[in-house]
Amino acid sequence: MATGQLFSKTTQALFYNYKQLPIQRMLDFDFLCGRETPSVAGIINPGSEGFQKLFFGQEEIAIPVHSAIEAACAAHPTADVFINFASFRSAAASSMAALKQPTIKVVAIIAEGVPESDTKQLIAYAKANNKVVIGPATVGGIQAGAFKIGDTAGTIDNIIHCKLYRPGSVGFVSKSGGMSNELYNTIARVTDGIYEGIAIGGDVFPGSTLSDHVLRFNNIPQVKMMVVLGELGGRDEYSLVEALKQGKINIPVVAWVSGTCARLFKSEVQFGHAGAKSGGEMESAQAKNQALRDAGAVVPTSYEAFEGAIKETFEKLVEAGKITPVKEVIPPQIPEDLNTAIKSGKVRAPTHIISTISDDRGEEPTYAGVPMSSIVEQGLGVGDVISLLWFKRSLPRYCTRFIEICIMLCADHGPCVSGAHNTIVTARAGKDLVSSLVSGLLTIGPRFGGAIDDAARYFKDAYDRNLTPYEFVESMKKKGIRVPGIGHRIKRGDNRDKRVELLQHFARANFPSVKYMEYAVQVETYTLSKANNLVLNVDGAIGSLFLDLLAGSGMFTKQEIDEVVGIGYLNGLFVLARSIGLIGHTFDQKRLKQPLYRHPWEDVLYTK
Ligand code: Q5B
Repeated sequence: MATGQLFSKTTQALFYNYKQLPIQRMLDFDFLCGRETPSVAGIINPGSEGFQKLFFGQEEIAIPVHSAIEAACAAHPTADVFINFASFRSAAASSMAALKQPTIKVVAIIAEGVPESDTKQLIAYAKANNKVVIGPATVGGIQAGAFKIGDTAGTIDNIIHCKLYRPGSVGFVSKSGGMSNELYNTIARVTDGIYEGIAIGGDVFPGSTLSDHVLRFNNIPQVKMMVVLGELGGRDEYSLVEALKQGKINIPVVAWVSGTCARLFKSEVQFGHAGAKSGGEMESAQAKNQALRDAGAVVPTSYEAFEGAIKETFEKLVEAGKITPVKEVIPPQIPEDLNTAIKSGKVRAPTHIISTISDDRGEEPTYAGVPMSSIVEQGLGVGDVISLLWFKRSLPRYCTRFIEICIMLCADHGPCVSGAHNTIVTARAGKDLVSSLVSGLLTIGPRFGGAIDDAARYFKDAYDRNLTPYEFVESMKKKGIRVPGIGHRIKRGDNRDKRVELLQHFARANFPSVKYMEYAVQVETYTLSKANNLVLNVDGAIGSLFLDLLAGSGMFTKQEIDEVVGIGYLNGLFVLARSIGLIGHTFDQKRLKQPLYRHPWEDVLYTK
């Protein structure tokens, strides 16, 4: 084990396994201490590379992410601490890989449950190569005002409270990470604070022992006294006893071994840590406390008296002129994270998006406030989902059935229509599903499939203004506008569109009123008198019938109807429906392994 300082204000670490919170806590600690460089030089996240954005004070910094330990060490040769947040399954292998890197001197292993045989191999390798292992099963350690491992010392508030942002005179070593937080507090209360604190971890075989660190602290001139918190189980404290007896430690040690209550139990008790069990008498807290006392450590009579003993020892050193208590400094304020501040109600921030149709924050997503499970349990269909997500209300069943019929009837109209043609050509050019689909969808517009909204607008306007079909059609002609919803490429007066007939039949049987549709039929009668192809087409049928749905269902105010027609909801029905067919055409072409499409020359008029 190395003999003195492990860390300094310029120490940098490599952090294994990306964990946002402990890394951010390390960087916040750096800022608090006035470090110029972040203590995390790089992150190793097996399988991924790039950069991870984190805060260093108020600034955001990009910390490099490496996929392998070797690459990270090569990229950051001055980073000599390896903080291992791997799971217990992979902690040993990654720790050994890190120890084998010449640049790494200290490895901290956070995972609990690392197999003891693996830890023993790590310890042997570290010893043979003069490296330090802290842990496993540890929170890590801290050099006050300089460097902190992971979550050591908890929140920033606690770190400030324990004055860990600047060095004091006390070296502290403990088995327990949780109790080390408690002692950081105690020591800050009754001394000038911690110089360095290490939690060695609660395993039976810790990578480094209490005495390893006490002997190391003894060589650090800034450490004027030491506080040791052991626990029952194991014999680690006896190495410390030996060191004290042999005069290897020449500064005061205040120690306590916790677990004196174990005697109150009739049988052997396993406390929190793997190593903390009341074995034989020698391993009891009482025996270890007595041995430490006999060897010259200051050992109180109870844990309650521990604080008093630390205080008394510190004050004696001050009186003797061996400690000049450090001058207090005011640490900078860490900017609070926006999310934390919002949660605590301290600040408010404007949102950037407003949404009213669905919510995925609760136990299950809702559509217009209706939970998905209720939609399924009630046996509702896609028409009801459209009703909730587009119109933000539950429409009566005949309305949602009408929507579903529209979707079914417009799903496809053969391979020769504009949309299908484009999709087929795109699929045959080797493009993917989405590209093939959107290339077909992009043809939907005023001439093909996208005339529903305009049909609704013009029919509504004409009907509401009491225009006769003649006045309406002729006024459109004067303006040079083709009547939307009228006319078809293949349908004729003597070859009506079956889809139109089906929609009309359903509406006549189910709608309270079909006044707009009847008006459209009268318009058709007039246009058919002009030309046989000027039938009411599927867009015109849906547009006029949706006006009847809006007006007759009693579910929409006049203003809402104007909004639906004004915004133009209804082409959405054709877009949604035809997507089904266009997806089908894409699959069809792929399935048939059709080659690249090239239009035949003979079918093009080449002219000047
Ligand atoms: N004329 C649909 O035209 C089409 C007139 C008109 C007054 C009209 C045309 C039109 C309005 C838009 C519309 C939706 C371009 C159609 C659909 C989905 C589909 C498709 C499928 C599917 C067809 C011949 C003469 C000319 C014109 C006059 C034509 N339309 N006058 N109002 N609306 N309609 N689109 O056959 O005097 O000779 O100059 O724009 O509602 O897209 O299956 O194919 O499911 O996929 O090319 O059903 O009607 O006729 O352009 O040769 O015109 O009629 O002014 O008069 P055509 P043209 P003149 S449903």
